Amino acid sequence: DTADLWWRHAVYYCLDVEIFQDSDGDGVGDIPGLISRVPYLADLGITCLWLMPFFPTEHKDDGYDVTDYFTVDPRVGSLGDLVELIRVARSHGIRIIIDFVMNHTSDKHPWFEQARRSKDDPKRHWYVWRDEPPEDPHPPFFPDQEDSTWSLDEKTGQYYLHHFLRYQPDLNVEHPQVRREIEKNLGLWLEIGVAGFRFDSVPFLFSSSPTESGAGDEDGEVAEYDGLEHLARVRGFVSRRSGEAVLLGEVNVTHERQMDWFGDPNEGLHLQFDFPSMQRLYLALARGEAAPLAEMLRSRPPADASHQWASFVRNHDELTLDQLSDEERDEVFEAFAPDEDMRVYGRGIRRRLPPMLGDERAVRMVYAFMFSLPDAPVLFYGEEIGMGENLDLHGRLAVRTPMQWSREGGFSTAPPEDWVRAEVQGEYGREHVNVADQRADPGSLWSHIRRLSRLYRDTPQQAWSSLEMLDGGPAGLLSHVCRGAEWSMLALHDLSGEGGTVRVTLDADRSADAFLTDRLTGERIDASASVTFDLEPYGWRWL
Ligand code: TEU
Repeated sequence: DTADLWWRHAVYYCLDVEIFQDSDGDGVGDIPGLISRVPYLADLGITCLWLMPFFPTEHKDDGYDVTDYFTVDPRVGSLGDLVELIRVARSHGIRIIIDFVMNHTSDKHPWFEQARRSKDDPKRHWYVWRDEPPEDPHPPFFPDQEDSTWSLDEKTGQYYLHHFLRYQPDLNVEHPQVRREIEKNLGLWLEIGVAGFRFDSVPFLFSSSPTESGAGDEDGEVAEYDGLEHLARVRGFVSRRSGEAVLLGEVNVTHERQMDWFGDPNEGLHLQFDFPSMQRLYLALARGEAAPLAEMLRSRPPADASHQWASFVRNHDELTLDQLSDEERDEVFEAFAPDEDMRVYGRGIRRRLPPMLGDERAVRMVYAFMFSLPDAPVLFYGEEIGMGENLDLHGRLAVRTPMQWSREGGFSTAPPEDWVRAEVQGEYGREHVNVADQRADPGSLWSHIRRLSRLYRDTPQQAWSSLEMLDGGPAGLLSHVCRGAEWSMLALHDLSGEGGTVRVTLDADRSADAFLTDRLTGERIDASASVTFDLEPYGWRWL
């Protein structure tokens, strides 16, 4: 694989076009609006945009229910606009990756409408059917809206599989014609110039084949590596079509099982979100102890030259806590989502970081931590200004409010009541929680995140270093080293909010005439004897 490894040291930013910037005053964000914000993103230090689904949709799952994979939803623009976006972004050093959501289609997709016409329709087995639901089906992902992952199709009297909503029937990716559609679709977007894909729901996407009984692999496990073979084929196809394309997978399982999806070098995903560590981060913060996170990172299988972990602290979904035990989850709920309406699906929190953590020092420390790993950092739009959520919006939409560009809003010239989603934030207010105010303030969260993203981006050594967790120091202290051949960084983060004193002693063979450099200020610190650092509450140092 001779691919350019740009993805290894990129800074990622996820956004949904329809809530980012409206250009024509209809209250819906659009691609021309996003194009006008490309210089802003470049200034922030972003080098790769992940666009959430922008395809025609029935809006049952905020665009994750697609009715046509081969074009752009006219509400947000045209294919031509997308090509222009890719060109303008590229000229600012930004690549574009897009959401790939072919585990399921919308039930209004013409494929499904045809498949449900009769049991012998030629498209019938593009989906997964059974006469009866299985005894022990996978529990539904949206338990507030669905009781089962199998729904009866009245007309033909059979049940179809849908891991998500009944409006999102699962495709049968083992079907040769479905595979062809997948390849045609990946091929189209690569031809247009996207630099890769964020693969939605990977464990389901690559394993919905009907068995003898007509059942899918409904437990989401990696069944006999079928899914991995399929992924390897997709990876091969993508690599042949593009020398640079990256596959970033959403695989919310344990690290051990995630390793299967990285697969052999050049056969699996390049990047995977580190869901297990992200969940432990919140447990650590709730307890004020580094241990839950430190242990998880210590046992995390190391990245190699062909793949890397992707770090994030919030995303567009609920803050899922499904890899914690019930007791651990309750601790996190108690600390960060005490009210029922802050939670969702019994397994997650539907809040953004600043209102959740309350203390802005904690928020800054968490982003410093995210950028201190060798991992690929992924920001969610609005994080750079500490946007709040709107709990009046249904479910996960709470964290998907329009971007706050200025005190007046700046998202659209339409009156706010005509905006695509309800009016912006609650408690955080417009003052200061907007781009215009914070860009002008060198002490703002925006300036902090810009500094972090630029440091990360401009030091590719970090992305190639290996992670080593250190012991010792106060219980709230997380300390790690990113170790490279010519470059190493020691990072100290206080997760407890109590601060503390840390003494750092270099190995004897390194200590003579040794200096540590504060990575943020450039200050040189004599380290020939041991050095003592006083960390403020939620303080951090990179050396
Ligand atoms: O989510 C798929 C998925 O498995 C999530 O339940 C995930 O494990 C959890 O929410 C992590 O926070 C993806 C999209 O991210 C989500 O927005 C869609 O609703 C879903 O697929 C269906 O397409």
